[in-house]
Amino acid sequence: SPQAFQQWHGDKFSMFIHFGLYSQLGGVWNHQQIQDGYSEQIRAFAQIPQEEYEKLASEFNPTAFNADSIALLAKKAGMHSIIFTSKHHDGFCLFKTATTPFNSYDASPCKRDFVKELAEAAHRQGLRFGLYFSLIDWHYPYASPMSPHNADFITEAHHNYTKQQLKELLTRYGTISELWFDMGSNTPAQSKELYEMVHQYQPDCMVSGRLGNDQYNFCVMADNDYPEKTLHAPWQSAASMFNETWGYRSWQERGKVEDKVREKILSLINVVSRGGNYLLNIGPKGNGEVVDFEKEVLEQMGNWLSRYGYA
Ligand code: JFZ
Repeated sequence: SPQAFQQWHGDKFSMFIHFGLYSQLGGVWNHQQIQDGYSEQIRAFAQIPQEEYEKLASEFNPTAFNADSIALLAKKAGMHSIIFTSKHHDGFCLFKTATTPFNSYDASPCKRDFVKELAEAAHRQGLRFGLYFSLIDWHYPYASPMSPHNADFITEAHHNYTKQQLKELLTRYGTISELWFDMGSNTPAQSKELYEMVHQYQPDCMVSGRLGNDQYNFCVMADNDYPEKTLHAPWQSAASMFNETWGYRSWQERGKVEDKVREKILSLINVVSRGGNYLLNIGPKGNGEVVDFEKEVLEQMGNWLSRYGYA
């Protein structure tokens, strides 16, 4: 609805969080820095066997992950919503789910539902809360392209699995401001079904264009990008702190905080002045701690915004 769009458009500046089992590796496997690919996709780029990757779940205990301080950081930065990786390509669910034991509540010593913690913390701070959800799943046996059938499209079984998880996500955590579906090869019918399902449970939830087949409420620009021409559709620019990764990378060269603040404020201005929403990512460490550099960047952006009366 136009009202849902207006509300979403009003967010302007939001926090993206990439956090999962991969955060524990920080871009390192077998004592090697994995240079290829994003660190959140290390399972694929370092070709980690499934059993080895599953062990990470049994060690996952992010005691320093504090949803309230993350929500407070977002608020201080001048952000109006938080988008969290409920499930990335590795298939590990950061929420309690009946669909698979491969989740942070059942497979990990922490027994925590991070979607719940963040949804509640965001709402307590008056922030909106949305979800990243991967349509690719490297853990689900009937997923494409991992399935033995090696289907070109998402299999019916995988599609049903997605629907069950989405129903949980859309009904248990209060208002969901947006669903940031990430690329999968849906059939047009599958995309349409997911699109309609989201609005059945959350009428005002904005759906990302990466659901595919033109079933969307907003377009996502290529990472860190903005359109050259005026777009007549709602759009968002998602940005990582460093172009090579969204998930935590322990060996990242970060440079000076001031330089990053300048770069990201410029991006924020370029995006928002053209009518887009700017979604800036943080990648907490495996223990849940926000990287100091990223915390400082966000705090200084917030200081800049509040100096001019915007936050
Ligand atoms: C996807 C994910 O594969 C990645 O791990 C991360 O979560 C990111 C936010 O989203 O990666 C993409 C998808 C599309 C583009 C770039 C990266 N694109 O269209 O430019």
